[in-house]
Amino acid sequence: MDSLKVGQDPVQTTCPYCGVGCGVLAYPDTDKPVAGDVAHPANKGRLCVKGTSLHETTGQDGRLLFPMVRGRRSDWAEALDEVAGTIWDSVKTHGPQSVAFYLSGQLLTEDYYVANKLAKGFIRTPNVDTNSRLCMSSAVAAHKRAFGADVVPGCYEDLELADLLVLAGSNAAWAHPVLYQCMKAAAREGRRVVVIDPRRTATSELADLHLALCPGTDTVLFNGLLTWLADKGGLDETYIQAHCQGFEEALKSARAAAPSVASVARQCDLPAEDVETFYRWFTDTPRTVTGFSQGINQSVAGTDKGNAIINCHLATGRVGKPGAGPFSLTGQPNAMGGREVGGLANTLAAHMDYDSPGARSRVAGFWGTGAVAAGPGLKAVDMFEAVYRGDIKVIWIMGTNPAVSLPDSDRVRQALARCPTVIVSDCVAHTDTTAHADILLPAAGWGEKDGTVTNSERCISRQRCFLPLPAEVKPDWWIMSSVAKKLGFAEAFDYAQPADIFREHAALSAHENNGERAFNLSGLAGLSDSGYDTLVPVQWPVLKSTGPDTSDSKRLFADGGFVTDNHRARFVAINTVLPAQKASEDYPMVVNTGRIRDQWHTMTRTANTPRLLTHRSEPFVEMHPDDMTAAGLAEGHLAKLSLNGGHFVGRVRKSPEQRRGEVFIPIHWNRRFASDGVATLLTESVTDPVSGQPEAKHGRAAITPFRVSWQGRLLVRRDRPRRWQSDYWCHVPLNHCDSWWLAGLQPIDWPLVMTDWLGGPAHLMMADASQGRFRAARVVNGQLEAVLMVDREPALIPEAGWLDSCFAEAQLSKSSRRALLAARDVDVADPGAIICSCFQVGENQIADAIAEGAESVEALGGRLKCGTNCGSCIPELRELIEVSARESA
Ligand SMILES: Nc1nc2c(c(=O)[nH]1)N[C@H]1C(S)=C(S)[C@@H](COP(=O)(O)OP(=O)(O)OC[C@H]3O[C@@H](n4cnc5c(=O)[nH]c(N)nc54)[C@H](O)[C@@H]3O)O[C@H]1N2
Ligand SMILES: Nc1nc2c(c(=O)[nH]1)N[C@H]1C(S)=C(S)[C@@H](COP(=O)(O)OP(=O)(O)OC[C@H]3O[C@@H](n4cnc5c(=O)[nH]c(N)nc54)[C@H](O)[C@@H]3O)O[C@H]1N2
Ligand code: SF4
Ligand SMILES: [Mo]
Repeated sequence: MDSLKVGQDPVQTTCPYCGVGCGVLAYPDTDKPVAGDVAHPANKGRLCVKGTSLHETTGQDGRLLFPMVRGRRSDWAEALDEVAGTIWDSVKTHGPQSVAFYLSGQLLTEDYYVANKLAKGFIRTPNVDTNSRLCMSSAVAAHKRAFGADVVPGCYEDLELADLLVLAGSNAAWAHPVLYQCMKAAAREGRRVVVIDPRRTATSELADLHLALCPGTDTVLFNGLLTWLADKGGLDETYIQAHCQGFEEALKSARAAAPSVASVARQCDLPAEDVETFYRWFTDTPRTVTGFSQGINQSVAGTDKGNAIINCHLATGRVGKPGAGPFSLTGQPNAMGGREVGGLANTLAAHMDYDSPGARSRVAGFWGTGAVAAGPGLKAVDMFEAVYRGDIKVIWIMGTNPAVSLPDSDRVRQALARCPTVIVSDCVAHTDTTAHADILLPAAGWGEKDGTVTNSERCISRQRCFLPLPAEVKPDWWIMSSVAKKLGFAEAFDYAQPADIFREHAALSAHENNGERAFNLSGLAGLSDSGYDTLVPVQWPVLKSTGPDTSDSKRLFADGGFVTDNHRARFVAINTVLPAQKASEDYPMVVNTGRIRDQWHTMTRTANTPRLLTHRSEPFVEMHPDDMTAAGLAEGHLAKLSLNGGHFVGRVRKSPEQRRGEVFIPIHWNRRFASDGVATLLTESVTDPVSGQPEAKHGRAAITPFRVSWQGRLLVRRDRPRRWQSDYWCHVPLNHCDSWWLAGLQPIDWPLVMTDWLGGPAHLMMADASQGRFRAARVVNGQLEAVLMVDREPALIPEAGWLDSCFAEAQLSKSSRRALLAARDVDVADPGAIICSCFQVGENQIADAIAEGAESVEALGGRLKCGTNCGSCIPELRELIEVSARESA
């Protein structure tokens, strides 16, 4: 393929962030921005702002570059010996189940395959699980209950073809931005969108109907829909008769739980008219797709929620047809690939479970090992409990940051602190999890590694390497294969390159597969090395007869043929009892947690791109204005949410979009970026009984003002030691300096501490004690060294953009020097808070443009370019236009 030539030609690869799986053109010259790959079916050239910023994340700052053993720099020879020796000792002394692997949907399929094979097949521990447990396991369980296998029956095109698009528990505008753009572009006469989410989100912008239901009540809503379909002649009796089983029981349960629209409206806290409108639209629209994500999966009733949705699609025969089907939106770039290799504790390999007839001996035979582990193993939450208890002595964590992302994460940290040996493979040196590692292994990151990923529509794409491996960094598959060799399994792990692993993985999927496993890559098992190098995106199943280039794998199950014993899909009777953790007198607020537009998970990569911190730079608490008043809080104040011993402190954002009694907080901040920004201290370890997926959308907390006597922003030249002390802090790396939001409970004598905080004497200073205002700047050899700005209200602290640019000046000009304490060049207008991250367009610029007549999103785009790249800021642009219209009215 031309594009694979060396030199300045771009390399076709895949974005390492969300499950949309966009094709990216990347350049070995790291300064050159990436571009969307027009030839990739997932994005046809589009990228969101995270994708567009990828080239800014490939540098070596903050990278883990060398193996580390018990706190000191080591080399591979020693580190591999240590890992293999520890595993060997633990297996001999305590049995194989004393060793655990905790993997990630961000590993490539080839890495994942090796991990699963090594653990289950050779070390013979069943204790292998993945962060997909926190993400997709409810959807997996729902698919298996209904279809007999973990299969998403449809494809992306269906989201556009649908005449009714239902989005349940998905904020696609922020979490799947490129797909969202396609959904939006599909707007047409007669097409409708229903958004089901307790809060109004950026995605609700698309909605003809937004159902802001009481959190956790989705099963009631969809049970009610099944009842309605049965009562109003909405069933596809022929499909049910021919291809399904269990309908009567499911309907009976649905009727008992949700007998009428009035009952549903009451239980879900929705207007009855809205419920009825949704039901009528669903009944009347053959081309209906229900897309669902974490508002469904991350729940104590996650699997039931998924099946309640699928029940309605089976009942109407809307599965796997153009524009019709249930569609699980996957989160991570390789959430699917991990499920395909069998990375979940309750699965074995290649879509075979421990209890699939003959599976254990089939897999053992294929791998050439006497026997595989006796499973299922421990699921994520239980696995870390076993670490805490001391049953697991060695845990190897790869590509995930459980000290932040698991519920009740302080307990997870305690578990890691107690664990005799914690091995962590990561590309980043300092994370909340690497802080607990006894052995740290430097893993290759995006651009340095080669392999495949599978996106939400079962499409396998290549991630290709276009950068050299820095220092002693190695790909994950190499690290694990090397350990396997040290353990004496050289023959089974004799891989020279990822293509060898992929072929084996494809062959296993086809091995003794007579159609009873939908996941089948037989057509790829004989792929040559060059075929692997040039592999174009292909949806599975890939059978011999079709080969990788034709796609009759686009949609499955339209004519039945489910993967159950009798080939019939199963309706599941849903009798869920709703949220286990109720808000209480002590903890009256329901805590909803989720994503923001420009950050990825625990921020280990995206927080190093200043552009991605301009949209939201601090942990925040979105809450209803009436709740703010009741709690004595105002916009911009700091609020403290507490549960048991854990706290979260965030900036209050007034949000009428929020239901009363419920707050929304972001999941991204960790202990390295903020003093108290970890959301998982407010979500308890409560899990879905079927899938084991933790409830992450229904935490609870008490809320109080975090009453500070001062608020500040400190900007310091990069890599200077931290000399300040502050009750609240949040790190915001800028383009040319480091910065922190700071706030303190006790008043401070600024002239006294200033020299210390700035790293030396200030050259400019301004104090107004009556206003609580203080400003100081330090200049060294004509260059800006540090600036401190203190005020009572954060809104009075100027934006840091202009000051940041001053750090880049080799010699501060006289006028810049004079303007330092005002924090902006008085001759240039202040752009205001950044709304469009792609083009760095600020709120003030947008407001000015609106005032000058650019009163539509298109007009703003024409004038300022905002919203014309990824489009994720369009809902906010629209909001600003509306606010301005309201104000002038
Ligand atoms: N920018 C960005 N994009 C990402 C990621 C990221 O970190 N950053 N992560 C990726 C990953 S791994 C994942 S899993 C996906 C997640 O993608 P999404 O699931 O779309 O994102 P979330 O923000 O976690 O949650 C979605 C919505 O569920 C709603 N919700 C809460 N409770 C309920 C409920 O009881 N019922 C219903 N119907 N809705 C409810 C929340 O209010 C929220 O708006 O995003 C992927 N994309
Ligand atoms: N309260 C609450 N908790 C949640 C959620 C929520 O909505 N609310 N969402 C859950 C969901 S859906 C998810 S997916 C998880 C995500 O949570 P995590 O998986 O813990 O988050 P990440 O920050 O993506 O962690 C990935 C780690 O892998 C490293 N890494 C990146 N690439 C590679 C690689 O190629 N090899 C190796 N070895 N390491 C690599 C990164 O530097 C980083 O440290 O959080 C879950 N936790
Ligand atoms: S939508 Fe954005 S984050 Fe997701 S794969 Fe595409 S470019 Fe990457
Ligand atoms: Mo996820």
